[in-house]
Amino acid sequence: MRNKECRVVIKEGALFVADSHYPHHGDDFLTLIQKLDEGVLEVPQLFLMGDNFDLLFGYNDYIQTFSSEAIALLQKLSKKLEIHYFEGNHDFCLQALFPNMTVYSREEQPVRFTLDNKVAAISHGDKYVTGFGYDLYCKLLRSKTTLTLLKPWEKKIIDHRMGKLARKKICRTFHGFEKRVDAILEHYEDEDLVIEGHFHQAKIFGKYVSLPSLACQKEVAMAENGNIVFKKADTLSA
Ligand SMILES: [Mn+2]
Repeated sequence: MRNKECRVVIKEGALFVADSHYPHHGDDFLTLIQKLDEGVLEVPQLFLMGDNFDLLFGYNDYIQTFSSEAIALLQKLSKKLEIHYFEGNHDFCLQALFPNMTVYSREEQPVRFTLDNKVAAISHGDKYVTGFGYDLYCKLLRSKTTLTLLKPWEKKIIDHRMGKLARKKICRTFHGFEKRVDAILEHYEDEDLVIEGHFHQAKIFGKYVSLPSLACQKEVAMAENGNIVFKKADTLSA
């Protein structure tokens, strides 16, 4: 296991993919990782920013059957590419499933990286300004005990949840988003850059980067000349 304490450098050309919500909201995520696997697209580092799966968690075989092709590809890819996986609110408890990636749980986030001598704090985006109820819910849902206890009803619960998620409208403009950003930034006085997914907004406010959602904007982000730039996913090639 790589040392999580030592600050990792974000390399030029690093790719950030957020909020694909696969398999319910398009095949863009699968297409992208296929491109990476085939070498049609080459990147030095991959940051999976959370909620790339619409629902995926560890300690459960049934949930994997919905995304088995993407999971197998990512496992293969992680043996040849440096992958950082920031767990989101839809995909968590994943270290055992992806042993060759560096997986960061919600509790371990944000994680600080270096980008061109700047300190960049990276997280999925649901860490701060969420409230006590959400914190408790996250803790309970992400425990091995809860996931094991739910096992007898897993098929029923998961089928119901997947049905609901498939119909959910996930692409909206967040009105008053700047206010939320201000509240989040109160937790980041010392960092130069804050990179988050989760909100599906594809906007940059000062040092705050709200990554595009691959499902909504069909965009990803890349590190270029010390900055984070957004790009249409289908224009990427080696
Ligand atoms: Mn999210």
